Amino acid sequence: MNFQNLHPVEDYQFYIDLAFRRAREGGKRLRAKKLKGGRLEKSTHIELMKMQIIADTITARMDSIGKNFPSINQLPVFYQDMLKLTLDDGQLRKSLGAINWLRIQSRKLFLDYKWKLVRNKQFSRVNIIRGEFLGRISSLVKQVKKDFLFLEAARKTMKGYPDIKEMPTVAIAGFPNVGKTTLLYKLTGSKGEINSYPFTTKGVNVAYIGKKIQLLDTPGTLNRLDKMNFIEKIAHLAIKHSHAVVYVFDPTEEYPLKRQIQLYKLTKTYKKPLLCYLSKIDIAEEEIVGEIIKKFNPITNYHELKEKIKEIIS
Ligand SMILES: Nc1nc2c(ncn2[C@@H]2O[C@H](COP(=O)(O)OP(=O)(O)O)[C@@H](O)[C@H]2O)c(=O)[nH]1
Ligand SMILES: [Mg+2]
Repeated sequence: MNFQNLHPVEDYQFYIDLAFRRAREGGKRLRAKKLKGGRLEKSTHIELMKMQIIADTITARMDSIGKNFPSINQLPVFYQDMLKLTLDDGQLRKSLGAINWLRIQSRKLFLDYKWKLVRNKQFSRVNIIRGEFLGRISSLVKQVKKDFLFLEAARKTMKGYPDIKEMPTVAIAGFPNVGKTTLLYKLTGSKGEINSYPFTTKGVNVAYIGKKIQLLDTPGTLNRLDKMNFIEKIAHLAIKHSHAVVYVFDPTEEYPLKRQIQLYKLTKTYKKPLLCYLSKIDIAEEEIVGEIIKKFNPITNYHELKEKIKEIIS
């Protein structure tokens, strides 16, 4: 799934302005033509067209917002969880519902006023009826003002979601700077094939071993669920929805070994097949390398790790 291309949702005034502007332009074009009939007929014809343009514009725009957003129930579970964790998914449903309501109401209102105009016999009433229509359609659009704002905020959040496919997936976990991204490069080869999704200053990287295994490089540490920041929530979900996890130990102790062990234990609670990898043995002190090897028997060679991953996944 890719949420990078969701179109922006504008504020309510934008849609009113757009629809009214198009109607004015349409009205001008019509007036430039030689219309048949008396002034009541001409005026009715023009105002009817303008109302239709307004209703069509609103309807089409609301339709495209509705189609632009994915339908929540049909999303892969990973993204449904992601919505729940990163925004108010109930409100998302409500706001999408409100947009659909506006689409339907605009059409209904137009039909009502079309009928009013067609039955009208007084020239002086044409502008009154038109004015009423403009007021009422503006107020309909304004009624979903908050929904436009919510949807735009939601879109911005969703834009940051990584593009994760439904396939066997392995998450790489560990503290920042322990060597997760470096390992991802090593396991998957070409640097160019890695897709990076910047959130704040950090990112989730997605890469593939061949066509069958997806690897997620999950940045950030993991706090308690209720204290997680956005990026940690993504990391949490990435691990939750993975089929296996590689935990990276860093013997240079950018983070004290004690904390690395705590995080390792936390990672274990996901109850996924868990492989340990020891990075940076080329620059670490032998003593601490020995200690980690003794306690956790980690894999130190990425070729070997790749084979183990393939074994677990197959
Ligand atoms: N010498 C050495 N440096 C490494 C190794 N793995 C990672 N690094 C370095 O450690 C730093 C952090 O690595 P990175 O992969 O970005 O860590 P991440 O934050 O866990 O993704 C980078 O400067 C890497 O070049 C390793 O095996 N040996
Ligand atoms: Mg990284």
